[in-house]
Amino acid sequence: MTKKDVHLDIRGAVARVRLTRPAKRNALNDGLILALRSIFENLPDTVRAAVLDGEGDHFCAGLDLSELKERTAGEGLHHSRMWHAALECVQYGRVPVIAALHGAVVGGGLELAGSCHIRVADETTFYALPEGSRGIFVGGGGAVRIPRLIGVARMTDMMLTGRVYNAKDGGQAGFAQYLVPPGKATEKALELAERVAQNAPLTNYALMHALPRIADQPADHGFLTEALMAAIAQSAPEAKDRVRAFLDGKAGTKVKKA
Ligand code: 1HE
Repeated sequence: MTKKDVHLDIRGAVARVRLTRPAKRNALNDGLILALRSIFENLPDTVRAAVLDGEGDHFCAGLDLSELKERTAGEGLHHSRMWHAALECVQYGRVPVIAALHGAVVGGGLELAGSCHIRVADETTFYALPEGSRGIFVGGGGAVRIPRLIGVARMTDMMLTGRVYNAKDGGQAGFAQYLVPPGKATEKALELAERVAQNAPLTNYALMHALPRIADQPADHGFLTEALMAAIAQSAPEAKDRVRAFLDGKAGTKVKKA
């Protein structure tokens, strides 16, 4: 499926969602945000993992600033809530999403990447929150998600001083889990997606929907949620089959040294 500025390609169990607005550095206008929401809300049942990447030299330049000019406070509030709803469909959708990053991952582009479950960055990647210098604030969920990746102190510094993290330092700070050579992020993300797609669906569900909520709960509540999720996951026939395969010494199910 191709909507204007975004392209969906499904191969087997993996969907590839590509931002295709390179002339504007994949800046996210309202149409593009709504299209992303629709894609992630409507992925077919056959899809078990997704990759999100961007065409051109940059993953995403953030909010389309040309749409910001005349917004009133009320309109700004609803606009931010629209982003929240769309990025919730990425984070709390049906399948894990792996972001493949390169070039600029800035502003709303970083908020979008932050709503994904794994981030793979190539060495051209850089991270910034130019909102601080533009006299605005994050509005796409960044105030909630970014401190969970890099901490409040680093985010505050980025927004107060305009600090830009390169791929290596950004990875160490917590933005990405994988660093790969230039041009290799999508390939690596697709490889990871194939692996993720083979997990039991309830395990992926628990990691996407239960783990981040458990992390936000007081320990006492978290232990109970964990126990409930564990009980549900292990009662699935697929879990029984996988445990039996290990106990039967079937090849390929043993953990190997890294
Ligand atoms: C844009 C945007 C945009 C590029 N909105 N049009 N985001 C920012 O503040 C980042 C602004 N962008 C940049 O800093 C640079 O464009 C990049 C570092 C990403 C890329 O630089 P470069 O040299 O490759 O491209 P360029 O020449 O700056 O831009 C190419 C075109 O894309 C140009 O348009 P043209 O018609 O003159 O060719 C730019 O105007 C256009 N363009 N970025 C609109 N962001 C939910 S709240 C989130 C709040 C935010 O995200 S604020 C941060 C916004």
